Amino acid sequence: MKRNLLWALLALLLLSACAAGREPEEPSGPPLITIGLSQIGAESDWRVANSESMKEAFTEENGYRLLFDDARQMQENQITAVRKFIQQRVDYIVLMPISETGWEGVLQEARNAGIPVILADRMVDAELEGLYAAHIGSDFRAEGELAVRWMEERYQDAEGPVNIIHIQGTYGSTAQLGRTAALEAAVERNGNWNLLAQLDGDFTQAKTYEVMRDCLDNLPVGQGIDIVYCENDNEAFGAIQALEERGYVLGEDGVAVISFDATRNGLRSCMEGKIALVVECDPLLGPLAARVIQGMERGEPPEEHYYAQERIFTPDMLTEELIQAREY
Ligand code: GYE
Repeated sequence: MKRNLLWALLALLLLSACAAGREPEEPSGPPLITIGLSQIGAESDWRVANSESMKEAFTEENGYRLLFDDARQMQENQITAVRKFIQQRVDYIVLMPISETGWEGVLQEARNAGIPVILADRMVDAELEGLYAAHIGSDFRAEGELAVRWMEERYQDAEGPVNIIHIQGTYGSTAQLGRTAALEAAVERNGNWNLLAQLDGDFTQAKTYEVMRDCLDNLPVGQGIDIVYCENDNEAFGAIQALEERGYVLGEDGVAVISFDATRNGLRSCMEGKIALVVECDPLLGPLAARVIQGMERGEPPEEHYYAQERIFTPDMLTEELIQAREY
């Protein structure tokens, strides 16, 4: 009897000693998956919607701890952020690379640390295959092809030259490279297409307004413009502002502004007839990123690329209800 009591006391002592040394238990469920996410910045409506979508997908309720870094448009800030995520031993890195080059070193470091990198939105150099687990985003060359096919149809009977101003996105970004390549190839094959100017709009309204204003002020007197090919909605807003200030007529009988993204504001501008064509580019990549990561958690190897299905919009296709129903 005495012996039993002694044993019971000893067991009790041991138990309380163990409990004292242990971290308080998580209330329930498996541990959170830590995501280090490096976002480019907030240069456009598209980008803002993209960040929101990521933040909504990677919540604690959904089982994640999200470390979100905004690089304010600088690649070096993105590289620093990724290095920090590696030091913090996150479970996954989600990277929106501002441009395609310059990633080899830091992606190697992530690989050496055994941390999978999911590229979202844009891509890195083709030779870096193997240094990232998957890429989710859009096929920007295909988007550009949608735009130039529409242009080829609209101007197929044009008698004189088709004069084009091209506003490019951030140089060296996949979105710029793909959308530019489609236009340049179309200029090559359409003998009467005439590129008046190629300008750097950096995907922002402010920069585009400036470069467009200077360009218009330096055109020869009487120079006609048929198309302004902008590589995103915000560039289109800047270009429209500059064109309208200088009295250009937009739409059916005037300058055809072309745009990419199809954000609500872009579509509204299209419905009003200021943008002639908008090519959709889906920023809502959060749920897909989470699905890819969930698959990897179950041990399923991801595909190398996941591309969104996208379409075009022209003014006749748009209604206020449709615009309101859009998620971005
Ligand atoms: O079109 C633009 C943004 O990479 C798809 O970047 C993205 C582009 C998008 O700033 O609005």
